[in-house]
Amino acid sequence: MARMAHAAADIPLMPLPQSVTLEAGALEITGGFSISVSGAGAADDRVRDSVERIFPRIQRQTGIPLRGRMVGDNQAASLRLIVAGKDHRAPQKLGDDETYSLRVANGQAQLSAAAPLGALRGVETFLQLIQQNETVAGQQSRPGFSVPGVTIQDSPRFGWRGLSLDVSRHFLPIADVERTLDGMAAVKLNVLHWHLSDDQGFRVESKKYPKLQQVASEGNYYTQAQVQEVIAHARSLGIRVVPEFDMPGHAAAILAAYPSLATGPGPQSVAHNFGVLTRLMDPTKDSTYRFLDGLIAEMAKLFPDDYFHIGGDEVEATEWNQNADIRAFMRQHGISDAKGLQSYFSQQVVKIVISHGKRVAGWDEILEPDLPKTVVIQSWRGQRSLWQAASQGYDGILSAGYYLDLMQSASEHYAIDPMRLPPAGEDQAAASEPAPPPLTPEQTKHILGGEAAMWVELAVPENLDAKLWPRLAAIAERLWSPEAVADTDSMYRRLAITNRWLEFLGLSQRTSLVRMRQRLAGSFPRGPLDTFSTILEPVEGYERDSEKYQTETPLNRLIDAIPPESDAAREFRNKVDAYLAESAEARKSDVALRDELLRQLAAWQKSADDVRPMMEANGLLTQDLPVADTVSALCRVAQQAITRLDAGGRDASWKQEATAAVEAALRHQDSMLIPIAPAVQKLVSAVPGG
Ligand code: TNX
Repeated sequence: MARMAHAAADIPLMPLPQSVTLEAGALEITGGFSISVSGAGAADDRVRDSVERIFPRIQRQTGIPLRGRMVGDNQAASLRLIVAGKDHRAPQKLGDDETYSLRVANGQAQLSAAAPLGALRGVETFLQLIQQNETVAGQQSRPGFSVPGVTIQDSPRFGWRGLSLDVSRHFLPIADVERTLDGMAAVKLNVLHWHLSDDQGFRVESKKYPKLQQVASEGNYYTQAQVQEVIAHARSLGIRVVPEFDMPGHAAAILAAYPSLATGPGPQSVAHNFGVLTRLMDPTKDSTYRFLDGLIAEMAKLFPDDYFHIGGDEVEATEWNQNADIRAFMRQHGISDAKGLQSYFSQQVVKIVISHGKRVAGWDEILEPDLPKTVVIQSWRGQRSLWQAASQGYDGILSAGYYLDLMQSASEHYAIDPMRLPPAGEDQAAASEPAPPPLTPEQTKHILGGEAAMWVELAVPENLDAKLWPRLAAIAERLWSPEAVADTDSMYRRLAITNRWLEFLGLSQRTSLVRMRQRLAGSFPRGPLDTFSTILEPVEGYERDSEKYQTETPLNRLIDAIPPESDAAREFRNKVDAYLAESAEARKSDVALRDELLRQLAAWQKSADDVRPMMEANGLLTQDLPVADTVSALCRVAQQAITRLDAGGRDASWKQEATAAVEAALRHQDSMLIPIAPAVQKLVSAVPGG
């Protein structure tokens, strides 16, 4: 990092490489762009696929038709790719070398890697560096696109950088999964943790237990051929696929298909509601383990990765505690409580998974003293469970703090670091416990990385991209880049560029929401709704209560058609802070900032007024009329506050009224927040009262 010049820190890359130095001599992109590939790794299937994708991707990014020229290993190639070595046979393994270096100088690029994965990562960096030439400081640039001169050395901080993707709550067809993989590879993530079964559906074809697709999937599942297609696609992008089959809870779909595995009386159906259900597998019967052995044997063959995830989260033990046979079993085996019984269950399942040649991963609830040390713990209830696991000698990955379904800002996720425990107050699972001792260097090695998680109770294929992107890129940077890369402003500047870049890859985080708002607007012009939605956000955490929804509830309202984080509100907050930080005198002379704030507020107010007819006419929007009224009133008082700050003097009755408008705007309506409200509150408080 020390080597990173100031300008280089703002290079349009995410994740930021380990070191970047700017050089003279950009590489212009022209129709004659050519590539040469050499080295023992050149024949690797992934390297070949990656190189083949370069031409169409540049063409999409630039609009320049390319002739697709591959040239022999000669110095004339625009991009010279050297892959020194091959690696082992498939599948990709945790820890495979991803190091690369890239040098662009004198109109040529050289990308060097010791092994295939490094080449793949370097190609993404190269493609991300292609930007339109812009006029700098009055110096007219040539129209077109180029890669700036740079020297980059890069390798990841963590070997396990994943996304845990739920495809049970709402089924995500193959195309959505493959598009997500493309985006993951673009930001150098390397694990898809595929959450394939839950209460609402089992999503893989089983030849051995066909009721899993006939009953438990309700028709929405991947054939084994499709699973293989996804695994092949992931491999060609340098991504491992770790399957998860959640048990003994979150398994209502399996139990609907095979009721004899259940603790409670059957038959019951696949869940259509959300939340923690009470249906559990019966951990006391041999037949349960025979079934699981058959299922795991089949799935362990289908999924080639070394790791196999057995879930283990959220076991709500009512059924176990109330069942006389289970209580008797516990007495016989000296098991004192439900936790002990889950631990017994985990141990049996771990044995089965290991017997089929896999390593086990599980959610942090499975961490119990008798667990074999080869199990990987995925920490979701708080970062301390990762600490605990590492200090006891278990490998661990962090997901707490990286939940994309909770609608937090990119900066909140970005601030979470697998190697740094958050202060006690912020780690809910450990609020009252004393801080644990620091990890030894040896224990630190057990922290393998992390995974963002996307649970899809409230997401559907249509808006999946908008829930994942661009925030997932910020988490990807946290897991790839050096720990010291932590400047939030730089992150947001680069995130905006990355967000646009990702859409040229085929992601639709922006366009899909535009289309959804067009549907809401119906025959009305969409413009006012677009402007209006730039200053709305969904509520965070679990406040938009998924238990009020069913799997079939349409997710087609305004809250479903806005991004998780408002860029406009963040920029407005920063401007208001800058404005208020000025002295009264400076404020009066800085008319540019004041006028900008006023213009912005007037435009938002107008949009809130203009959406009213559309909202009155369109039933899907009618319930949001009060939101429009609140925004309109809020923008009005914000403009008045600025005018009053400018004019000086006090106005007690106005202030009272304005405070009431702000307070209304701070409350959420229809599960949406108006994220400019706190900044307006600051403006209003700054006006002298009575
Ligand atoms: C908890 S995270 C769950 C999921 C839910 C998620 C919603 C975990 C291991 N279990 O079943 O979908 O919260 O955020």
